[in-house]
Amino acid sequence: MAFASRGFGGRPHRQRDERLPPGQYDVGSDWPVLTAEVTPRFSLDNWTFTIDGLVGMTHTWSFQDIRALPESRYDGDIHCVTTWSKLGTSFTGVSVDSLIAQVQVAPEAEFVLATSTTGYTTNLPLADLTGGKAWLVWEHEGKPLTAEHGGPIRLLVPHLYFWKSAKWITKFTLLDHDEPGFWERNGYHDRGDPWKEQRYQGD
Ligand SMILES: Nc1nc2c(c(=O)[nH]1)N[C@H]1C(S)=C(S)[C@@H](COP(=O)(O)O)O[C@H]1N2
Ligand SMILES: [Mo]
Repeated sequence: MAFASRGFGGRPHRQRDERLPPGQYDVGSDWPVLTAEVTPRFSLDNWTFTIDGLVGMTHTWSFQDIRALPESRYDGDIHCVTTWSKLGTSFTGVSVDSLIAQVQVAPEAEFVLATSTTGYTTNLPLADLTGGKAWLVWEHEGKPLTAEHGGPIRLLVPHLYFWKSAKWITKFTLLDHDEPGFWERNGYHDRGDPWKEQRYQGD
């Protein structure tokens, strides 16, 4: 009886966790590492973050400048396109809104190309980085972010597939057009909404 679902010592039928988008499974307390390049090692003392492109003036922050902004925390889930999701995790950092508030965004700026210190890039609509949906983070579950997970600092855009969360983030370039990043040029979707299963171009 393959369908026996309750009683008689059978495994109780477990409902799929409603936090899991379609096609995803829960990795539990694991956290897989997915890195295309060699893991860089750098200190926040000589790291900077820049917003350039369609802004009134290019703005560069030191980590000290960023620490002076209100701290912001994300409690929730992350979803990798390779089908793992990590549920109920937490990150601490600063909201991207606090950074955007310090630059003069040109009205035609609609897209962002995010760049890592390694040269990794990923593209996002500006609207996916604002409105309390994206962070630069340096802590995971209360501990400094490790180098393999993008430490000392990474982008976190948890409502999109995790390849959008560029590790070792160093720059946003504001653009009036969508410019595919590393994985997007290699067949991955331009937006990557896990609830719509936007995994590959054409999904
Ligand atoms: N710089 C950089 N950022 C990156 C990647 C990468 O290879 N390089 N991989 C992306 C992908 S595909 C995923 S799923 C997540 C993986 O983050 P993790 O290794 O901390 O799980 O980082 C994203 N950010
Ligand atoms: Mo990924």
